[in-house]
Amino acid sequence: MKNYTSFLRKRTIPGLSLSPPDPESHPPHLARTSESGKPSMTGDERVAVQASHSRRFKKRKRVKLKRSRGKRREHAIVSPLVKKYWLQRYQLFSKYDEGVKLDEEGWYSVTPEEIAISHAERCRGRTVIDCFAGVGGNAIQFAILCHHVVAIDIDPQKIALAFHNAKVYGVADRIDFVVGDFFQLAPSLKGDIAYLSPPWGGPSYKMIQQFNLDLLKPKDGYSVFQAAQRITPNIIMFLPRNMDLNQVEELSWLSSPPLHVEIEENYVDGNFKGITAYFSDVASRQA
Ligand code: MGP
Ligand code: SAH
Repeated sequence: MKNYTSFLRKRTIPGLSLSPPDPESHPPHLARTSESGKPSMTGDERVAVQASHSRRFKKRKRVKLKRSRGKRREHAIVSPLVKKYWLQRYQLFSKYDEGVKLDEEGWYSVTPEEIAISHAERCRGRTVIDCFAGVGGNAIQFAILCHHVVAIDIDPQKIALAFHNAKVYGVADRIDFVVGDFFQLAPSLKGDIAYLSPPWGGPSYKMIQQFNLDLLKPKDGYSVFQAAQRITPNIIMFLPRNMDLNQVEELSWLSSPPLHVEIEENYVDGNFKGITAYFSDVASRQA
């Protein structure tokens, strides 16, 4: 009852007070006096009402407890590797709370939404082949801004997650999802732009002082780039921030005449996340 008293003092509950209500000082609908001018609620009635409010208070307390237990559970199911990325979840997907799902590789590989939007802006209105689509971080933004998207991943679970996440963003019907090996599919693909964000070999990529194209997976960066050139010379490549930039420029020399290239650094909230190389039409001519 003591707890209840302090609860009542903090919150004004209309029609209820701990001392008998003063009919003069309360508006009629709150003081609820009887015809005799005395409060209509007897002491026993008041105790009963107080008890019922007290039950409600306990109920509220239980709900609060349940919610905080739920939060603790969410922390618990996140592996130590994923925790760092989970803390950045709204940078990865602004609609995370609407049901976005990721697997472990998806957590550490997905392109942060702000960067994915800037990539998609370069491709506005065109057809994009997302050659390593993962859980859909880029494909979703392409679907919002571009004419059409083909999202390819070798891992069926990734494509299932990308489809699910695209539904969360309401764009699943604007993407063709394909489970397959990009290197096998490349010769038969048609599109205006090839988007490449291949695996970098996991979060340990940053332990290497200078990352190089040979370290990309499942094949080296030159092979990835050459496969993409079977589709189009308009290529966007998302690469590690410790990448050897001379090597990236060398990629443009694989073509004759050399492709125009622009390299940009990508930051989220001031944190350096990666670099993007734009080739041919998608490169800015001023670069
Ligand atoms: P990070 O460097 O592992 O995280 O990845 P963070 O928080 O910047 O690290 P910190 O140690 O500086 O605090 C940064 C971003 O790189 C991720 O959000 C992904 O977009 C991208 N990224 C990381 N990996 C390991 C990969 C990968 O293997 N493939 C692709 N395509 N992108 C990756
Ligand atoms: N940009 C994506 C993340 C890509 S991570 C996003 O924002 O969600 C790289 C992806 O390449 C992984 O999902 C991996 O399954 C896929 N991959 C690896 N080898 C592949 C291949 N040969 N063909 C197509 N996809 C491949």
